Amino acid sequence: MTSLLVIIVLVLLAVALWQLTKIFDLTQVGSSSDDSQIASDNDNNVQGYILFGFLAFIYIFTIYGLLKWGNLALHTPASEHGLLVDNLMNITWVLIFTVQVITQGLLYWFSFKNRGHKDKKALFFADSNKLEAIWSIIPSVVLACLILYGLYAWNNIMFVDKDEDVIEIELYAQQFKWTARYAGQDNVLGKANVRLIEGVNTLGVDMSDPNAQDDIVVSELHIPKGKKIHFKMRSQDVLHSAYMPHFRAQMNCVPGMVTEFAFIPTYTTAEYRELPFMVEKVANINKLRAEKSVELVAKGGTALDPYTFDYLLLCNKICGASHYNMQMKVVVDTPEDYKKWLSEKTTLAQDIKAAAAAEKPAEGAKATTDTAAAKIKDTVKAVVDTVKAAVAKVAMK
Ligand SMILES: [Cu+2]
Repeated sequence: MTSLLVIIVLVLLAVALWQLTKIFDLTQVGSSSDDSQIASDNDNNVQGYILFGFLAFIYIFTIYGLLKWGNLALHTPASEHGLLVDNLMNITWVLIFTVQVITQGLLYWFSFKNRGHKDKKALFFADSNKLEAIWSIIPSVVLACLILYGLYAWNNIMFVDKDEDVIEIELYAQQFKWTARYAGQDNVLGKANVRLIEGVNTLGVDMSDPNAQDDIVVSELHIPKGKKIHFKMRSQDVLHSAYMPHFRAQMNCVPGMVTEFAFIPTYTTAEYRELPFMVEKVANINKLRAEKSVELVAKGGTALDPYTFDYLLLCNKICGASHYNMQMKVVVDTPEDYKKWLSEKTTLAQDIKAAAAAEKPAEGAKATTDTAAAKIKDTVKAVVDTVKAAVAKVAMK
């Protein structure tokens, strides 16, 4: 309590001192001719040129960044709708850049042109209807066109016709991994609920549903080139986001609801690896890895493996500590390879049966151990009883 009082007193003292200095300052007004705080024409000129220097810095850095790191951006899209997304993105970039150059140029030019000057007086200017109309109508029209084009693209991408021939796949998100479920022969995913999660049925598939009988659960996603894949996303715990950058696809995975996305892959993994830009990119990565390996080996570590490209399904919502590592390999096969791969997989129903069968002998083994333990216990008890009886007999004698 005392220390609190001391602190309050100190704070009040500081405030009082501050007020005193202010009063002192006020008493000095008019008594001195110090105008060092008032900008001179020279100051205004310097500020004007610094302003232009800053504008130059922004543009030089932007152009340098584009030249130096521009090649790190995503290249050729690997899905049919990807071209539409990239187109929309590029148009938006061109528009933003053009408008930015014009408006920033005007802003900096007028600031420089009308910089402070001893003989200049600011003009009072309330408003101009003409100017207001120009800068309201032009952006509205441009934005409306952009939004309309965006909506057209969105509808094109998101629309899946009921009668369309698609492959149904479920993507199941949980901290911190992805699991895929194929709909099987009937191409209908069985119902699922988190309450039904048990043993190998990690996705909570309702095994009483006839549609679930041929469902296949895998940890690596294979999809065929040229076929429309209809993904249905679920999440077990928190918000995740299924992100497949090479296919220009992203959709949130929300606990308690099913979200969806569909696309047609246009390059198999093998074809995408052969694209010139990818060959160059991989060679560059491996060059860096080789250099790093030399360093590591010199320090007694192990060399890095060479990198090969693979499509990835990533999580794009920060969902916890290992979010950065939540990913699944995606392989785009030729339709024949895809069929072959899928035919080699066992269904979830078979997996559950196999797990149950594997559990039974284990239970039997446990029973045998229990019997043996009981037998030993009985023998020990009998020996103890005999010894006790003998001791009692001797004592009686
Ligand atoms: Cu996640």
